[in-house]
Amino acid sequence: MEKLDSIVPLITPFTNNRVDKSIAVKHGEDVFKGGMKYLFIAGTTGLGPSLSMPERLELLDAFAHMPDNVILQCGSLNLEESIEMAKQAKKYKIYGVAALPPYYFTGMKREWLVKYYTKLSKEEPVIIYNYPETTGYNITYDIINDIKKAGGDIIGIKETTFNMNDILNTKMYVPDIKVYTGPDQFILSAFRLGLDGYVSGASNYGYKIVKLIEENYSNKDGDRYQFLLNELAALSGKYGTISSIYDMVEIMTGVKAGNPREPFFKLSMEDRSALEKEMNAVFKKYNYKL
Ligand code: FW2
Repeated sequence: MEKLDSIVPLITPFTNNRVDKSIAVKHGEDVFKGGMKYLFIAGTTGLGPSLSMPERLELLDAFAHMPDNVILQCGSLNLEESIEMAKQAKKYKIYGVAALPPYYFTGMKREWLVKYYTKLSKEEPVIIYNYPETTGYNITYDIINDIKKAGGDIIGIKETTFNMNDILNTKMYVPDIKVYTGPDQFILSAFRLGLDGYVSGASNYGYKIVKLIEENYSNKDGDRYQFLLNELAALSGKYGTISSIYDMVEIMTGVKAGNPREPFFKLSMEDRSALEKEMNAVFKKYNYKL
């Protein structure tokens, strides 16, 4: 069976508006035992851009017992802080850091993006987190090659884009780089197109389905399980991006998930039970038993 890197961008659980390390670790260990390889801290699903540096470091410390399986997203609008986080990541000997490019501000020069990644990766090998829709910058294969030429230590890229041509170009034109898909809908494609792995927010609640996609990627059941996951991801979007994932984790895994941080508001009781009802209808449609 083909093994790709399975990376779970963990939700960040809050209790009374503080990061709840104990819930975070229990959830992280549960998905790890469920067969996922890497735990990705402070990604989009983990509300990374809303976490302060001390909060991200608190999470890093909470997972200090399993360093080989941890990736810390340390990209920010303050390169000095990002570098400090990468230094800490190195101390903990984790697998590597990931980094969003600078975001929000328009007009960042291409050479500044190159410098940002080059400087950061002097501390720790970097997985570029490419999410053009939200950051405003598309880190294409030619930019990655420029970063590498400038001495950057880039070990991978996480492509949160539906532009498969860009993803395949990176695979084709950048030597020795791991290319990971980001959208929940592209797990099966990662297998079928010979990519290196996938990062899927849906794996927080759907890691068992992800394993079924892995086991069946070369036959029709692979499509069926991917479609099941797509329908669940669509429900997550309908009930409230990211916030709904906390409820879906509890519904599907039975493990406590804590709360999101506002302005990602917790689902009301009514919404949660309507979501659960719709999830059950999807399970039934695909003949999937929890
Ligand atoms: C993250 C991910 C998953 C994303 C996707 C964006 O950091 O949460 O690609 O869920 O909404 O990598």
